[in-house]
Amino acid sequence: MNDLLIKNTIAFFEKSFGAEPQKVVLSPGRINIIGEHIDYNDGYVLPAAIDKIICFAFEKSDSSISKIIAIDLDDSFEIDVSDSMELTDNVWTNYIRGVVNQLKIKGFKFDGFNCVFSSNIPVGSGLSSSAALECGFLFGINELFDLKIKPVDIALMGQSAEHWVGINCGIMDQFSSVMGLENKVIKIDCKTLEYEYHNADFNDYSLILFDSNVKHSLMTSAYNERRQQCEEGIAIIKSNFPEITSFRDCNEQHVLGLQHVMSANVFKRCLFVVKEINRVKLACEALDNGDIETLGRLMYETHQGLSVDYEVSCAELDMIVDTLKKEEAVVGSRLMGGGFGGCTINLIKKGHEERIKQQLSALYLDTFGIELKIYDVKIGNGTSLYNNN
Ligand code: GAF
Repeated sequence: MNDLLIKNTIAFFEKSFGAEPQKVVLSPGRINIIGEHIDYNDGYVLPAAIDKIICFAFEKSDSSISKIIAIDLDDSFEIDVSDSMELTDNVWTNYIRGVVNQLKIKGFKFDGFNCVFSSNIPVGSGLSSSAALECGFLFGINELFDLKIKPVDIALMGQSAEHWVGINCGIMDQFSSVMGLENKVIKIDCKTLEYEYHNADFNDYSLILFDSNVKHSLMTSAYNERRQQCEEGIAIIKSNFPEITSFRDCNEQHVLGLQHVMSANVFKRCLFVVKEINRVKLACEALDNGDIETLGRLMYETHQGLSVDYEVSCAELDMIVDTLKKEEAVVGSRLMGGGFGGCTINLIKKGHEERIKQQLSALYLDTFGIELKIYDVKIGNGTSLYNNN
């Protein structure tokens, strides 16, 4: 599937610019096993890059004028990299402008370029197509102009570009897109950016994503609001317990004891964060021990917390998880990513996948009049150069 995407992107580039690309870059989306809304709360997360990618083809242009073509959107735009970057109404272009803006802020010297890209990462499904866009694009410019930006800094600059566009996200998506490794999940300490790889071996279970095919428009504002509520919460906790430096130092008792000085929402958000940080640690141990039943139970608990305490679920995602919870063959299921739509991540006993896919799709269509999308993803490598010779 990716071979065809790469071939078409290169062919489109050659047709548009009359030459072979000088660099071709592949940049993946991501899944997250567990640890949701935890990256910006200085906790641990357990994501992985996947085999759905954006392919970019690049060349240097001979001026500061740069042309960027999005094949799938049948759209393109030009920028002069010597100008200062401004946000526009054409949202996808802002991620590129955001990266160029970052390069300029950090004082990197580069000139014009031409770029063509095409993607098979579904947009708005919680698979971080925007992180793949930021990081893949930056990786390409880094290679093209030999800027010597280190991988983790590519992730950090991608995150800053996303902030510039308007989502005050954590580091998880960009980090996993850049640092992913085939068949490994990455346990990231989002406070220190230390990380370790763990084998992604789910034994008798298949990893399948069910895409609710809904995207609620409140996503950006509600996401930023959750982050703000957590910042308010941790400030209250720190002022009462000077030994605490971030959520990772808290236990549930710290939060419960401060319920009377927190708003109801701030209290619920903090309780979720403290429990979720603990679940990530337990989930990682369970994965290492091949105890997929425990991992799955923790995933169900995460969904419950995201739905009730963090309030980032929606009727469609709750229905998918509630339905699967009644299935003996589904060991774990939960909404994945920012929420308010997008995908659930599910662990389904091998041999039962097709039956469950069919039954859930029919029920989902019947209940919401919406077609369920299904992705069988594999865990793949992070952003890399493709050798087109
Ligand atoms: C989005 C954000 F971009 C991530 O940083 C992370 O917070 C995630 O939502 C929730 O875990 O994907």
